Amino acid sequence: MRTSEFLSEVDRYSAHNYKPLPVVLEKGEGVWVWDVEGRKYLDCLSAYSALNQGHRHPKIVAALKAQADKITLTSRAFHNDQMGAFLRKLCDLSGMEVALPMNTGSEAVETALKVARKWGYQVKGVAHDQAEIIVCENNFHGRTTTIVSFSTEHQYRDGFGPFTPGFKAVPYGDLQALEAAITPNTVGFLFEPIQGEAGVLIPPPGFLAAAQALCEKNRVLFMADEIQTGLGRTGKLFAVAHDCPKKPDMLILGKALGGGVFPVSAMLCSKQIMSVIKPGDHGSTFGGNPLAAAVGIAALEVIVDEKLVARSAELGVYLIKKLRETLSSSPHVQEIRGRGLMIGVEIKTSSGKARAFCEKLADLGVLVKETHDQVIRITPPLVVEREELDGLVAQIEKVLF
Ligand code: IF1
Repeated sequence: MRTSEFLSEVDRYSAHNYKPLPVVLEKGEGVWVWDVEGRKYLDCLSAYSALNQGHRHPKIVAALKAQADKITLTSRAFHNDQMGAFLRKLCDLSGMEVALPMNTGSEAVETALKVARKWGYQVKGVAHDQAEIIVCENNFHGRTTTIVSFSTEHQYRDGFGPFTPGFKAVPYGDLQALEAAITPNTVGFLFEPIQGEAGVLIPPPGFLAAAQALCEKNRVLFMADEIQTGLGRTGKLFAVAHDCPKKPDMLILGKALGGGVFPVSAMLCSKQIMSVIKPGDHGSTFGGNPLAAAVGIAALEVIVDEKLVARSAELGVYLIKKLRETLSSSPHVQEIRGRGLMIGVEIKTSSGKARAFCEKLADLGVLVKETHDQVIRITPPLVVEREELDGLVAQIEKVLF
């Protein structure tokens, strides 16, 4: 089948909940993907940072295959021999005490919300059903009914009410607004250390550390959604570490935790906080399954063994500098910002929307995705080589002049 036939098949049988670039991929390896026409592309989206380790990393695929030959699913009605080792590794690496494994990012966020509320009632002493959680404007934490309840993006909510109450949004990076929003009923502050969907927005210097201190003072849980920013993407293992000297109270992970082959997510916190959850309170059929756990172990090992965090930091500095130099006189570029290999190139509104530039880049063999109309998001796998980034800059230069 040719591209057009794949597109019409999907058009006919799929819900139209996306508007993807018209590229049909059939193979991936490392930072490269190939479409059904045999064209090769540099993947600079990395499935929104779920592919930090690259496509089909041999160690991760080997772990998947080996585990698939033993046992894949037990449910949590029984133990399996992989989950403990996975969670131990995750806790050791992150410095958190305990973890609750789920599958998708949204489920890990939901887990955090439920645990924060229950902690609020049982430990903080908030009156029944009065718990409040503060979030940031322009947040993206997933698409469940509760999570879209506190989205500030019209389209994500429109038509999906009634919504879950108990959330308040404050402008991202506004400490005074956060302080003013805290009440005795506030149990948590949920945030992205860098806002991805909002356009790679880095908080003002000092904001997160001050927010953490404010939360501590008011007994409000500091809940970091590192689903996109975590596991090396921004040049630190977790992006909160750029700003905060202390660990967050809750760390929410997904995407790259599954090494690009399997949905694996988790919510991590202290034993004390997690102790509000009792058998039967929360769970998932697939969460903590042995296949996911085996993949998760390999995904974490690759990040450590291949020093992907340091790579991301070094290559990020290199790429941002090179983009700024190359594009300094581009008539279309408003700003280039980023941390590690999480980079946004903001297009001037007078130059039209970022989507058109992404389409041109796809024609030149580079896959990127626009976010919020004006920003081209550049997030290659962390295994990318310097020469490949040079090639990327050369192609970007062609479309931005
Ligand atoms: C889609 C965006 C990225 C996330 C953060 C939780 C989740 C996500 C910080 C939920 C998911 C994905 C979802 C994907 C597009 C993508 C995305 F543009 F929509 F915002 F990455 F920037 N927290 N982000 O970024 O995780 O349940 O999806 O596993 O198409 O919705 P999930």
